[in-house]
Amino acid sequence: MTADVEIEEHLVPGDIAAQMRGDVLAGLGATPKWLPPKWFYDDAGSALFEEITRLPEYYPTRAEREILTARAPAIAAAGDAKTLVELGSGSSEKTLLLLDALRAHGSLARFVPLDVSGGALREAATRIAGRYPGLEVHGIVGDFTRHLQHLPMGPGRLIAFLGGTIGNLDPGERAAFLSSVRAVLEPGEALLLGADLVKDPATLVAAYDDATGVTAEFNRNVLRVLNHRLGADFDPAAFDHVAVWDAEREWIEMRLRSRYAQDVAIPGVGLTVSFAKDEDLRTEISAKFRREGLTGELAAAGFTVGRWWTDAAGRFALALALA
Ligand code: AVJ
Repeated sequence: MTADVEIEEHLVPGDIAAQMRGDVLAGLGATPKWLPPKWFYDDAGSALFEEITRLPEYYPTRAEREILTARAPAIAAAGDAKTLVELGSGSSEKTLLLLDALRAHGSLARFVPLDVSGGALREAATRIAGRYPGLEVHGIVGDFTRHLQHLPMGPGRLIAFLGGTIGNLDPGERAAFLSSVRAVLEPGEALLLGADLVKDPATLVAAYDDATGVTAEFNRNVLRVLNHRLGADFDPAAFDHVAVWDAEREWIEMRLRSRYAQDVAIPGVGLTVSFAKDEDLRTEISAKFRREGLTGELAAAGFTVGRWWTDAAGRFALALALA
């Protein structure tokens, strides 16, 4: 029996290259300098992120898995989904907990993973189709901020956006993203959202500045990506990894701090970028949430928060938001 797998492409290589050039021109031409976190994730960056999820300091992955393990049956019952959509599915290990529960609940017919990485998506789609005979797997290579309109229509979709990736968006981007998710859903369909919660700054900073330096290498990897893709001559060792808690905006900011004054050529965009000694390049924000705040943002986007679950230690939350 051949597995029932279909992959739909909405990102072609030229499209990704153009996006990257646009981001580099906008971000490295700005003051202060910034780059969007999505460029961390080439093969090496994805492997480093997997390593981060196993670090003792990086609690979010374990906390979310704890919630999913305890609550997957309740999620399946509440959502009654026939289609599970997963945005930014990546290696989708936690997805199996949801798929198992939805199968046991008896409703599941289709799985729709969406990810920017075509290779990872194909691999996950094939593996999952093999594991769940009869399940229709419809993968979409795309960007969750741009390609939601390509999601197949119902029946009965549950959109999962896990891992706390919502925190990579600033408040304006979050409002736009949540509205765009709400816009593609029909009444009765739902969003399952994983969000990291505000907690003491020492715990938060340690999660983004681990003792063994894996996160520092993950952070510097974005420079290697620019070297490979745009012919840039960044020396990753010339930048220090910095993680700071912004108490006012309640987000962790990762930065790369230039150890000395230096010029970096980026031929792919025809630019030479100057860094002053100790100048920062912001590479990621990872916002942390409170129940009232996130519930308000979901309500503003047209959702009703049906359920709110946390791990026993109250570090991480899963919200089930109903359209
Ligand atoms: C994958 C976006 C959820 O923000 O915690 C981990 C990425 N960055 N360590 C996060 C990340 C540094 C992660 N997300």
